[in-house]
Amino acid sequence: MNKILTTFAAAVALTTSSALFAQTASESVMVHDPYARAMPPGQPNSGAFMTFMNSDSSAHAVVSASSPVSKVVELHTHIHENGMMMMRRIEKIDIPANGETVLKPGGLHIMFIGLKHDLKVGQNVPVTLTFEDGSKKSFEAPVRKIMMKMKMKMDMDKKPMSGMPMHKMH
Ligand SMILES: [Cu+2]
Repeated sequence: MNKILTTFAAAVALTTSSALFAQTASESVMVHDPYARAMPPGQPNSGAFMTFMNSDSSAHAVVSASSPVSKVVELHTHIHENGMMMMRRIEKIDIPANGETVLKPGGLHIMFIGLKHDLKVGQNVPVTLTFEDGSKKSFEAPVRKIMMKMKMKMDMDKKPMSGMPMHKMH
């Protein structure tokens, strides 16, 4: 009896100490370089991109996102289907243990559906993430112009003249 009690006490102590050192997903996952996509006036939707860096030895996941900037916020990815690139809503965005997950144009993103106002360069979009353990992380994503078709080589600092409408170049 005494031995059982001792073993039980030891188990409790172990559980307590590991719980003490366990970090929430929010504490373990860093949000690096978040940004939201500037959209021409009147566009109903936009998206946000960033890199999640997980310093924990367990995997974590973002299960939802919210923002006051749009009516609905969803987690999305892009898939290739019948030669077309389409967006799909996903239930969560996984972040591997001691690894990172990159959200970028043409890939994973946080989707703003039903924008309440235009997203212009210079604004900041508040975003709150909820992780699989219920912990939350809030941050601001600065609005940037993103050229989808031209990658890397474009000088991103070269801004078009202010007041000029943006035309899509295909
Ligand atoms: Cu989307």
